[in-house]
Amino acid sequence: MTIQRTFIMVKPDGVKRGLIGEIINRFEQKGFTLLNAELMNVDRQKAEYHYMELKEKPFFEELVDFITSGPVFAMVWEGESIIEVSRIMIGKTSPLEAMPGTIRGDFAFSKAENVIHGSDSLLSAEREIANFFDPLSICSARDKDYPFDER
Ligand code: DAT
Ligand code: MG
Repeated sequence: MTIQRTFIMVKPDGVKRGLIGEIINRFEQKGFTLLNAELMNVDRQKAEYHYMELKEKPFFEELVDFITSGPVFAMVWEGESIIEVSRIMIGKTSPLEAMPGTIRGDFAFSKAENVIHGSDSLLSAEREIANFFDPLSICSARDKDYPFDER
């Protein structure tokens, strides 16, 4: 058993296209637990910190422009091996490689604007969660009243 937390974000294109509910649904159906969620605007500082590992890439400015272009739906989810499993559910970065049945495979048609973000390691999950959420605002899946039923 490796219960992990990860940072999942519906990007501005996904929010505009009305995909928040669809994405929450997939994570709930998989048995994962939502610990916090917020529709928010992202400023450049937050976006640059979020994508710090890509700072030297030629598309970095375009990426920051995109993430700050409209509201995102930021979430913290918890579950068994969720970092690896959520990356599989999300699918490959490029729409040409993302398999049908994955979120990007079913909904994304652009590499730059690909609907959803998910952390790729424990270390980035911790950094990304702390960038978007106050630690005290995150629910605990081990609270006796939450989640509401055993899944
Ligand atoms: P992922 O989101 O699958 O973890 P990543 O961390 O390599 O992919 O890149 C972060 C985001 O940057 C990605 O979701 C979309 C954008 N991006 C990546 N490669 C790109 C490229 N070659 N051209 C334009 N945008 C790109
Ligand atoms: Mg990434």
